[in-house]
Amino acid sequence: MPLRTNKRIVTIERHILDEQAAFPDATGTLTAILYDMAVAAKLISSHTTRAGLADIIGATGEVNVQGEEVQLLDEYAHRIIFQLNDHTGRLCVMGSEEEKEIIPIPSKYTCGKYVLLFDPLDGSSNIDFNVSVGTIFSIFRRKTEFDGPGTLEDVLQKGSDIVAAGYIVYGSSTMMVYSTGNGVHGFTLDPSIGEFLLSHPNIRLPEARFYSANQGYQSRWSDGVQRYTRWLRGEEGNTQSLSLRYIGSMIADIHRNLLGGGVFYYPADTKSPNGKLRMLFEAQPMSFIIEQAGGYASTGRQPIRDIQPTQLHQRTPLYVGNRELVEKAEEFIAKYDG
Ligand code: AHM
Ligand code: MG
Repeated sequence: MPLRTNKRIVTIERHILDEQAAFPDATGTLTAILYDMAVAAKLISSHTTRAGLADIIGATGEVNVQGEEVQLLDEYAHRIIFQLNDHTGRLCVMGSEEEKEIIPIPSKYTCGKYVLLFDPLDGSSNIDFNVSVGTIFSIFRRKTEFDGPGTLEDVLQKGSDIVAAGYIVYGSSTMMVYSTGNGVHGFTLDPSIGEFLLSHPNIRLPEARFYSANQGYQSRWSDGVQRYTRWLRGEEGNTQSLSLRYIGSMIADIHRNLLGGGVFYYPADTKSPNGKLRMLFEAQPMSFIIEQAGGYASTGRQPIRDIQPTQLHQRTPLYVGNRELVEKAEEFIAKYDG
């Protein structure tokens, strides 16, 4: 019997190519980087689903016989992304949350015009508990003159300079979500054929349902942030309340809020006066995606996208999600925190 389907199947490769058509001057380089990230995602995904097995296999000696080493998943993810991108001639420099310094392109390869920043495995402290983790990435054009190696200046760019960003969430299924500044599109990995298929075209933030923050730290928060949290719960003059959801894996928390509506925040507190999350590897790319889906991202005082980073691993407070909720946070902070 012939297979019948009314639904057009769009692979991520096809989608990325179609997106490129919107830019007549495009050379295909950005397209190729995005496609390589999809390949990295598949490799990392196949490992994350085997997390926990490594020890068992290792204990049998099987791994040693095959010459493989049991590796921490975040190191594995870092290495995969680096290896897929070091020799392509598309990048001039990389940066990873796992590496203290910028990552140069090995001198035997040519340098290109783009910069790739990534958090190989966000939320990795959750791996032991079988909770969703993810990979985050952003792509910039280099700032320094074309040719030689890229520098720190190429890496320290504002969120508003992002050319493309995305994330992969390794959850009950693996999803890749990306934007080249032309909306946000989500793909689900079909493990039986090893392809990412378009499952969530043109994602827009729906009406807010959730708020997500680690309320265990509430006593360390400023008056404004505490009042804002009460407002989200239907106090402080608010007539409505939101549901609390906090996974502790930013990528999974923001992904849920992107599809379900809401706000995620990781404020500054007395212990971490600049918050916990990294501006370049976490805040900028996730803010880009959320803003492309109609939301807004702020430090609590100004848009994330306007901040000029000065350090590779600089941290920032982050409020991200439905615009009216993030603006409300800014309002509380301005009013009560001076
Ligand atoms: P990581 O990059 O070391 O994984 O840390 C970032 C993670 C985020 O995914 C998450 O939102 C946050 O740390 C959770 O922190 P906390 O346990 O303080 O709530
Ligand atoms: Mg992280």
